[in-house]
Amino acid sequence: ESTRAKLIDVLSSNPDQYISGQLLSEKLNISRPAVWKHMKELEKDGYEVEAVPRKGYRIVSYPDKLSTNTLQWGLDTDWLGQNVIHKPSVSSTQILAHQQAQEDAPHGTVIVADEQTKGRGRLNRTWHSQKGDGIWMSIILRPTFEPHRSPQITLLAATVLAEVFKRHCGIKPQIKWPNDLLTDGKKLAGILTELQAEQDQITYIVLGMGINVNHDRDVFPEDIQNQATSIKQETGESWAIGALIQDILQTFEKRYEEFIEEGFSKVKLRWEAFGYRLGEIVDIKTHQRSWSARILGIEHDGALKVCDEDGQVDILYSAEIQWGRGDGS
Ligand code: BTX
Repeated sequence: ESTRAKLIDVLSSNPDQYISGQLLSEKLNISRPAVWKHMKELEKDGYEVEAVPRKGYRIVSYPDKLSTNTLQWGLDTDWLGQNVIHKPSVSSTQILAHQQAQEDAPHGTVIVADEQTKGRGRLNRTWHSQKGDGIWMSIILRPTFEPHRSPQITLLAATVLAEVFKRHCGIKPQIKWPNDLLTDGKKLAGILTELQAEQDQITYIVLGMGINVNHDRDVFPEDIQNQATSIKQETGESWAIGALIQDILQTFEKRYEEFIEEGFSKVKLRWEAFGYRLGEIVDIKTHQRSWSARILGIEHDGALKVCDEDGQVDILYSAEIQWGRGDGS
């Protein structure tokens, strides 16, 4: 840990108290002029530091800029995000997360980037990840449940995002099975779950979340302008990305623990409260056939349950669904 990181650590552990230069110099094993020099450096980076004679130093506010420190400051979790890697720019946080996981990064490691140059969606599609405008984040999980349950993590993540968008930003998103969050039929966020498994055991899961936060409409490439939206476009205001990430991590940790202890049933209920086009008729295509059916909800394991006009019920694990309203894939 660098001196600077230690300094921020000591100052942020007691946000309301002044810490004396003497104490800091002892704790960090540097001279008092060196402490003062580090404070000046912090201010250059956008930290607001208050220095009161005979009392000491206190951080008054953190920069808006994301960093490992700002993401962890005040983060109220037990394991999720206790290890955070933040990068200004990466090809894809998924790729970095896979590398980290293979180098034994712990359960709950979080990778965040300001920008992705090769953000990816499902089936090798591209995920547009504009610098500084969104949340481009991957979480490493090391669950002990069986590999076939891993798609449930996608649905769990979708319900967590829906819950946070609603509580934190006051919008009511809908979840398009299995992995997209929409408002007014436009895509606000996408989830990509990737699994590394051996026989009947999960080695790790990389859970990717892409969330459009402060995008103005013309920031999106033209071909997705009509199908993409952002929290800013839906609410008319900009949002602090760090605080939103922290809310997501805190909520995800709670819901994940519930899921591990109690199973999928609560996730199913939450999911159905946000389900897109639930009860409506859509066109469906699988390898075997194409037909129209009504969406009934999801099964106890997360599969999509539909019913055709003859009353025939089908349980779908993967299918192409024509959702209509121009939202494409
Ligand atoms: P998806 O395959 O369901 O959606 C991809 C499709 O969505 C694209 O083909 C395009 O039409 C549209 N699209 C692309 N970018 C955006 C955007 N910013 N907003 C709305 N629509 C868009 C969904 O895949 C899963 C995406 C996961 C992204 C995260 S970001 C962090 C992590 N790293 C990474 O590379 N991927 C994940």
